[in-house]
Amino acid sequence: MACTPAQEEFQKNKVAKLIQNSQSFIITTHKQCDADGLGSALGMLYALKKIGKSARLLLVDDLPNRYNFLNQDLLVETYNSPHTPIEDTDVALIFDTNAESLIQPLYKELKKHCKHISFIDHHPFGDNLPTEYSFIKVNSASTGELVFDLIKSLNIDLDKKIARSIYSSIAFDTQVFRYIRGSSRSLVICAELLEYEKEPEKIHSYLFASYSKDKIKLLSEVFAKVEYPCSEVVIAKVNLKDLKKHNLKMDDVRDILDFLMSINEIKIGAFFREDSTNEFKLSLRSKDYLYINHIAKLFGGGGHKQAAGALLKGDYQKVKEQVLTEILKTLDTKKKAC
Ligand SMILES: [Mn+2]
Repeated sequence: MACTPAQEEFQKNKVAKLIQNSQSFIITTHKQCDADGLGSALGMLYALKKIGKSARLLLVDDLPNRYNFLNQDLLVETYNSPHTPIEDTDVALIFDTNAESLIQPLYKELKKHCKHISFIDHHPFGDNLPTEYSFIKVNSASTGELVFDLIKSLNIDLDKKIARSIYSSIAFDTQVFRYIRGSSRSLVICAELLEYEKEPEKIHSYLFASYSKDKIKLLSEVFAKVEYPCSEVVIAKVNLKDLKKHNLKMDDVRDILDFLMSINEIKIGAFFREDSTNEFKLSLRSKDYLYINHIAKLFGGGGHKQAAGALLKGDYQKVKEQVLTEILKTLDTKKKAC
């Protein structure tokens, strides 16, 4: 589901009012955070502190190293159940997801201790908004843009730290403006943010060009085994044990599929990350007006129209065949429609 523009505006004002009238906040984002979720959360944290609210930022797992540049004030805490005490709080603000499962086990505690839970996000949701105070704009290219709008509604002045956080969100999800979802909004917002952020190139490089030699070794191994079941489809796989061998983390494989999608003829790509024996995180991507989120949904996952994912269990050859069947169906349907 998605809201109409009028509903989005209504929800934005409702969330802004809730923030205005509340004093204490817990801020978080999805598991294995990315720069959109983290930058959104940090941008809001700095903004709330600026107007005298009390707020803490809790991640459900460790902060990937490449985002340390955003955490120079060491405001990011990792939630470590049951050793991290959660106090009674007015509002939980959850960024860049509306799936409870991606915030567990923290979500259970937030439900117990927070008066209100607010999802601020740009992913599709179910039949209804997940909570009364949710602000979700599915057409937004990043969650950072929604945080920018909320901060404006709250009349909080931008500054260097807020700007760096939100700029990182937008630069990450748009891959430095490659994917702006048909709107100039990301660029217009960033033009304003760059009044305060004077080193955008440094951010681009932290986000997209901070590889280790070990990562290049892993990439060469993964690329050597890439499969092309037909000229428009690419499939790749990595095992967690390969990551360990090269001293890498899960965050290091996040962009492998993006590389493969830059092959000219490729229209749909699938990437399997084997997390344990017969358990996989599937990532799907598509381009040129082909959508793959229905495939992710079919396997119990979700996401955006052209970037989605799911968790799969079973023998690799079998799950791969199942996913490939759906990919080929999708390509076929599109060809018939043309
Ligand atoms: Mn995002």
